[in-house]
Amino acid sequence: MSSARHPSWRRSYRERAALPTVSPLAAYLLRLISIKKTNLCFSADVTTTAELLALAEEVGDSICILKTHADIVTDFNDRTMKGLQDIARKKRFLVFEDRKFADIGSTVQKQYAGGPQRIVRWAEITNAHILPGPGIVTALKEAAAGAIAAYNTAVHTEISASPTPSVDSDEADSPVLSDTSADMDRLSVARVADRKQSVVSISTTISTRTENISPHPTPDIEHEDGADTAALLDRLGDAPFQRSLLLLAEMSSEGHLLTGAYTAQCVAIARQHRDFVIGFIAQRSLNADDADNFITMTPGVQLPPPGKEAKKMGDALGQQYNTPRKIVLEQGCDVIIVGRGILYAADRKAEAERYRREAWQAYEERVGLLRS
Ligand code: S5P
Repeated sequence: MSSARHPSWRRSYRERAALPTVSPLAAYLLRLISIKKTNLCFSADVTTTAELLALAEEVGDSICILKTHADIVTDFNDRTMKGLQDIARKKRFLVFEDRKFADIGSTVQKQYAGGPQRIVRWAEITNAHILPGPGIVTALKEAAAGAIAAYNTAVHTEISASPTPSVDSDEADSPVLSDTSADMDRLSVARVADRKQSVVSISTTISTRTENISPHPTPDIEHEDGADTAALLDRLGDAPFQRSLLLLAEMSSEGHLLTGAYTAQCVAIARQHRDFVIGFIAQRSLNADDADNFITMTPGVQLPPPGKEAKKMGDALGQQYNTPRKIVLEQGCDVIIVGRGILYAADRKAEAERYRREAWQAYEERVGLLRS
């Protein structure tokens, strides 16, 4: 079947979320996209935690995914992970660490779950090259399963500060601190210990999680145009604690080698792991079999400056750009990934909205909700 005519081109995100082969995290993402009306992923390629978190706040309402390169953030630490998670939960987007794994299974497991970044703990999505062979997918899936199991039986430590008459009023108002991991618990202990003169009672509770046990089903919420997005997102709730992988099937850079048989092999491997591989980094939809419902995420996207619409765009280092319209409408891609197009704008929030609108309109046209 020609990929240009694959049914996924005409199906809405919401319809695709309900198909039988969709994984719980893909279903959540597709429903989030549908409710928030955004198929924009922002690539936050910045070098400090402060910039990263400020950007997440600034553009969070306009995106479905925030993409990171943790290894360029010079002060990446627990605060970065926790900050990102908090903003993602508040603004409702997923986090995608663009790690591009490409080593043998045993090594990628350590890179994914260990090291200073412990990616599996805070990024719902990551990506990999298939250069080492299919074992890379199995290895990452196994590491993800380990992290999910650990999360679902996590040890919670609750620290509650008991206010006393001698404590300053802002201290007396301190909330119960409860975090989701042992490291963050240690941070909380430190924060409590820092308070002068406060009397704290520390009670330790070890429990098995009862909320958010994964995979918890995402509700399919009917929504009309003009519905209250915030209320719908509240009903959608938090993302299930699941992990997913994108395979790099094509790249945006000039002269890349991810072509022909290599790309086809990527698709074949993805089909063997539909529960974990939710899609591809590619420049066009690769859905071809009836059961295919892969999500295509596409970098190398920019809007041309006014008057330069016909000019080929790129940077001085081989990056090549297409417009959101070309990528979504003509190439059948599902999520546009935009970095510098938004990052270098004077008003990043407004620019993110402009990209969101462009990509959303192209999607509506593609699935027949809008006339071209
Ligand atoms: O083929 C690719 C794959 C990726 S993930 N081409 C890319 O540019 N990327 C990433 O997308 C790249 O690492 C960068 O983080 C982002 C594109 O950034 P921009 O500033 O060029 O939009």
